[in-house]
Amino acid sequence: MRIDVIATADEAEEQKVKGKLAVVIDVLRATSTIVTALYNGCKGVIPVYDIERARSKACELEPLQCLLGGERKGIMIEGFHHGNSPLEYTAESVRNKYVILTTTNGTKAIHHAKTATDITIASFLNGQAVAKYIGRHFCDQVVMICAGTEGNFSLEDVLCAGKVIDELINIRNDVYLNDLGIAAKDLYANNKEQLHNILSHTFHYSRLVSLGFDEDVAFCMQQDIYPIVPVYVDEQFIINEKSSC
Ligand code: 3SL
Ligand code: MG
Repeated sequence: MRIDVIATADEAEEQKVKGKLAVVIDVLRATSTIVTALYNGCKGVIPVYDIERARSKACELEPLQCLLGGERKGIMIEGFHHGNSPLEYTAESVRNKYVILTTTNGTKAIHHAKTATDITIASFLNGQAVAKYIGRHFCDQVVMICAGTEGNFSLEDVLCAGKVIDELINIRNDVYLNDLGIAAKDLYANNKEQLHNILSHTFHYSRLVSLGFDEDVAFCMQQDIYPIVPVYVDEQFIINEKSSC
């Protein structure tokens, strides 16, 4: 199995993604929010690249059945129901509803993944489940697309790619990595018990804390609290029932 880790959404060009399994990672906070909404019973998360498209998608759905969520510059978008805090996507709020989500980097990375054969979503919250899913169902080409932050490399996303790889090599002995994959695996292996320590001075982590989102950051650093794997079907993420344990 060949795994290539890509540092930013912008670098996920079609020829690096087409025909592969894409694992999209935006730990802070989009992919943590997506898995939380799904775990809490939402019917599906519809990722949308821009705000206007999100609003028009909402008009196509029954109003009581959908929530608009997302952010720009970390802040909730005017007229939306929720921002991009996973803590907002409680069972009471999302059960039996669709969530239409647009975020600065996370949904952009998903957009770049669209030529992949299959797309899934990883975060620290569900990394082990994603590794098991890849290990059992895919044996060929995998690309991990780290969203990054506004075109720049973001350490938390690469660390999470390292987590999925670390879990995967416990299951399979045929994993071949690109250089960033090797760096991600070692970075995670050396820091898995102290994610906060290594991330506390990083750009986006610090920015979220300065905006008052420290509870979100703490929440997103939890590992393997959700045994679910989102899969992209008919333009939305749903839980892959076969992968849930
Ligand atoms: O860029 C994104 O997709 C967001 O996850 C960024 S934020 O954490 O909501 O600011
Ligand atoms: Mg991010």
